[in-house]
Amino acid sequence: AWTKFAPQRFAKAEDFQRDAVRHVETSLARSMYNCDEAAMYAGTALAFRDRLVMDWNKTQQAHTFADQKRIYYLSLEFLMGRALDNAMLNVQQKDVAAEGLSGLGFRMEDIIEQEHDAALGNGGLGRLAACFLDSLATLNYPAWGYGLRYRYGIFKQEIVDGYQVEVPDYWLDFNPWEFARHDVTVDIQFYGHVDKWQDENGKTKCSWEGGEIVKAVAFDVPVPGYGTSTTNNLRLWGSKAASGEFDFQKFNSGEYESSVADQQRAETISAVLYPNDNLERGKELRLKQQYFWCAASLSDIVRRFKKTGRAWKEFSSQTAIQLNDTHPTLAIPELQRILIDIEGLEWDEAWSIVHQTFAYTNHTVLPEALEKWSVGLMQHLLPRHLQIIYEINLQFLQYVERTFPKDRDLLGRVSIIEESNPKMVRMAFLAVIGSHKVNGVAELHSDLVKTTILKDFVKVYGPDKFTNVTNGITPRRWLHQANPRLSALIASKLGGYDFLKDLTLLNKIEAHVDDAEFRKEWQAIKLANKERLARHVHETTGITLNPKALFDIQVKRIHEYKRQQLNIFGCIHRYLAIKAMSAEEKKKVVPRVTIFGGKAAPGYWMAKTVIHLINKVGDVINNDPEVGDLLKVVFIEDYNVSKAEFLVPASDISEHISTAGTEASGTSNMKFVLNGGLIIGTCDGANIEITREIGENNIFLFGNLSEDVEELRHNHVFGTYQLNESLAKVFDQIQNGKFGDASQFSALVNAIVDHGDFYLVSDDFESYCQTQDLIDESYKNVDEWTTKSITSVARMGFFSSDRCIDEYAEVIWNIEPVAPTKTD
Ligand code: 26V
Repeated sequence: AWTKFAPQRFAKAEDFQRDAVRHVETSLARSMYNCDEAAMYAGTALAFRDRLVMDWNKTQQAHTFADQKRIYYLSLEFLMGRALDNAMLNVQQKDVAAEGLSGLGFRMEDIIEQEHDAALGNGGLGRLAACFLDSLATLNYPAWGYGLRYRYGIFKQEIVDGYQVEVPDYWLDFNPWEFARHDVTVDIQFYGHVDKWQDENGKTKCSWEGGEIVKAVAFDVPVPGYGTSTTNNLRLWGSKAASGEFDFQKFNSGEYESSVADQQRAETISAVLYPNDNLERGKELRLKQQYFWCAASLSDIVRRFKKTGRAWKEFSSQTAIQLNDTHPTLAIPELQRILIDIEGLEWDEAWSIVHQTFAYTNHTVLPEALEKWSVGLMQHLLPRHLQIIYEINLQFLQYVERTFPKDRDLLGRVSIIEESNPKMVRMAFLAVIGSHKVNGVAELHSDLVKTTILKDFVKVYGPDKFTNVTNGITPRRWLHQANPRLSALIASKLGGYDFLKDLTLLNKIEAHVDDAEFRKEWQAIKLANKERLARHVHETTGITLNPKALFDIQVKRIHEYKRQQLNIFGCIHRYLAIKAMSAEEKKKVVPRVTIFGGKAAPGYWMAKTVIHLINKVGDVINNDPEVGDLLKVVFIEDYNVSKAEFLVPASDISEHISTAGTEASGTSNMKFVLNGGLIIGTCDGANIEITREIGENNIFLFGNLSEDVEELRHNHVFGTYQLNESLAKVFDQIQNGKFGDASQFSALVNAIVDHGDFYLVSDDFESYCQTQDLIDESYKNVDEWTTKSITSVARMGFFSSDRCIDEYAEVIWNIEPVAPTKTD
């Protein structure tokens, strides 16, 4: 009977207005006479939140009732971006809201802009987790995400005099999308010691005693699916001192300050996202974060399982846990600890449950990113877990020894414990041993995992434990939301928006590739998206861009392996070529705008130097009257999900130019092509599969292949290394001070000239520049270019994260969807 109070669908704009205004007046206690855009955003968000919450409650009830196998996605990062636009589109009521807002005197774009990005991630890995949540809900899978509720997300980037400056991202001031569950808490233990004793049956038992306790508090975020009532839960844990606001004992004995300090220390655990991406530093606080989050999540998962009254042997047929990289690997010894120390299971029975429950996704083969923790630190922080890890290792090594008795070296190579000084726990090895499946994120990457870092494990387990699931992206955010006009054009040809749920339907637009009206609108959309970007650049930097120029975009974290340096050296090369041209020659040049964006890890000096060089080169080129519109170089400050949403639809060409074999997949490559941009790229990550799908005539590939990288590197060090001639001229300009104080950039140049050019910038430079010339030629032929663009989009269906999630569900998780409940 009380369902009649449920918020209804907004049948008309007035319904939305009534709810939004009511929230401004009652939830915010503000008068509509004094309602600014921030307040109107809040009213709008709360009006939609009411709808989401009802679906969310029903979904959770339905999933409990269905009692099917659930998937838990453990990720230290969820790079969600903004929620309002996505929520409006997913419940298919954005048009009604836009009309309502307009009636109240507001523009939809301005209201959406008020929201702070939820930036709880570094880059690809965190954004992938967010796309997966969207697909899991859209496909009606009973799924939960588990993460940390950082008070500070990834830092905000400011560019001051060409240098990156980091500013804290305090994002929780007003966040209508989270629900604090002060009643859902878990006590998490750290430090202490292990007691060992014999029980009444003479069995040896262990228990973890002493140390300190920190409280984990649940904060829940609704995750709506597109065009379904399924609304899943993302549970983020915040840390609090266990004794509440004050430790009264300390307080009463006059230790007021130290009791507040204890509390602050506890809250530090979930205070900040580590801003490193692909560099492991072994900080104690990071290990504390990992255990805090794993232990809270597992306690929650186990509690939910126990409520069903099922036997332990059913755990792994009711529960799948996916480890997003090695960051949650401690969940493996933690579940083993719960089962043997607390629930009283035998080791073997417990281990078989653990091993059947977990699966591990690897996201990088770069050695410097592979997590290792010193045995000493583990012993100190998690003494019982270290014992369990040693026992897991012992049993594993005994198995290996039995199976390969003649291979003594193998034991040392596959041991979880690296016999270095200090000894280290190799988390990837623990993740492999404790999981039933291990996957890479693109075909080439999955092959490299099997032939390099986990080669010996393929020998031990056989190849079937290792598989590939090529990454994907959600077409809801990355086409429909980011590029509504393109989405509408496609829908007009396909007779509706079904393609947003089955992206393979896109192939039907290939039949319209010669339709003149369609092509005209296609081109007009790209131009309009470029004009929008040009306005942003003008407003934020004062630089005027010609929207008819070729827009070339490289946006991603700044890293040597991603080779933004190759791109900026290419810009200098292009600049020198223009400077050497006659007026006649200049007339034939295709005007180009090269746009960079991305953050450098705060301690990564080389990456910061690349940002500095880009900005200095931009200053010189953009102000050179001899160049004019022929070349502009722009660095977009503070690249994030919301900026990606207007950058991605505005590219003619985007750059995915990592040294072959280093970029596990890449996902922005998929986003750009889905929006009608072409790409220049190396034979790396998902670029290879994109080429297979769209055809090699529709992509600009260049550079050395992954299989040749090792030998080239070897030759740099031990053979004859010849710096590429054009690149040498670029370096001359830098060293002559053309872009300011040359000493500022010497590390960058020296890495290539003196230190072995590990990322093969010089080897690939020629091929890169030639391919850029090819792109210019191709762009001159508007017809040909448009055909490539349309054909590519038509063939991108494979890269939906829905396909990707269905593969995980079938091959790794063995889970089925739950029929959504009917809504109004
Ligand atoms: C590693 C570390 C190391 C310790 C410090 C903090 C930290 C934070 C994140 C990472 C993850 C590095 C791996 C990663 O982000 N891989 C990216 O995953 C994307 C999704 O699969 C993929 O598209 C990118 O190619 C890959 O670089």
